[in-house]
Amino acid sequence: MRRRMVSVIGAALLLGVGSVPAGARQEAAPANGLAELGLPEIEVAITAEAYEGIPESIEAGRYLITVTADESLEFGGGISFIRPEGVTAEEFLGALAGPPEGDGSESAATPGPEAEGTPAEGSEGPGAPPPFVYDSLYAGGAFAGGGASAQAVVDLSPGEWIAWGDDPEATQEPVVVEVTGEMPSDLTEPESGATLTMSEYDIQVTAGELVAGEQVIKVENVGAQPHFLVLAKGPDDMTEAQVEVMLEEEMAAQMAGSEPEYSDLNPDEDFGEGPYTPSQSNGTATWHPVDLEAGTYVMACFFPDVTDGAPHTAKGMYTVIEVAA
Ligand SMILES: [Cu+2]
Repeated sequence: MRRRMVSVIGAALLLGVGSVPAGARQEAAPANGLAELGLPEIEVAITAEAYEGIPESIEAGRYLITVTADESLEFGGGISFIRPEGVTAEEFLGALAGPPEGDGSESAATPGPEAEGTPAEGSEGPGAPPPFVYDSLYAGGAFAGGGASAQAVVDLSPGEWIAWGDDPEATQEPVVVEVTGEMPSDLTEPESGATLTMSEYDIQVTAGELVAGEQVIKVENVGAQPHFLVLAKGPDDMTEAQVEVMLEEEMAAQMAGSEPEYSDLNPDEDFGEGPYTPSQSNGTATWHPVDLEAGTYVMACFFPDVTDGAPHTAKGMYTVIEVAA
């Protein structure tokens, strides 16, 4: 996992999802049955600066998204869809742009003046992001490692959407996509081997099971807030107590503006490959082909909480799970 996995702390980030662990990447989109569903497709090439291949206007529907991240992208690249509510796409994009570069606020231990909201009493967080962050609709997306491809099935309903990197630190220019017409009533549910259900503050496998090798996972959010999913492979004997210590050490360092000192698990050394699925709102589902190794994984969400902006991991949103051989 990359350092600063809880970089939302102290940074004037709206969404704070910028710290996807480096190990949490899929190397390639495995073969799967998604292409045979006959869904409309969007293929996106991701470079350091831009997305290529996103139409300006599409019909509402269930899409198979394929992203390919340029090999120059050390930490990979992805695309995630937001339909702003209460603000225009332009205002949302302005907010996403955040503070100007080089003003030091990115590494500040305390929120700069750009950070809106007020920290809740006794809270560890940097202050709650503005309400539109939670009112807007997050449909999910796909994320690929550098030089690799990944796929996701995502529902895009009518409206004005923003396609972006699911990360305020993403360097790609977001794109506005107009989605027209009506959502088809006869959507096909892709077959999946496991359903991962996110809520406050929990992630569980609620149907099927995670197994080694290629399978399609369904990711759904039944909670009130948006959530995303990092799946990272740790040591075989990893426990949730160990993960808690690691996250607390990471958070303490972030608050102090210092480098973390890990007493046990080290996110830079002890974690390997795993997929990342971008932010989703209540009521949404996405499907992702994954290719997991057998072992012990942590599933986690770092979305900033509505009450205080602290990452959801600080509220206990992580689960250690076995992937069967
Ligand atoms: Cu969450």
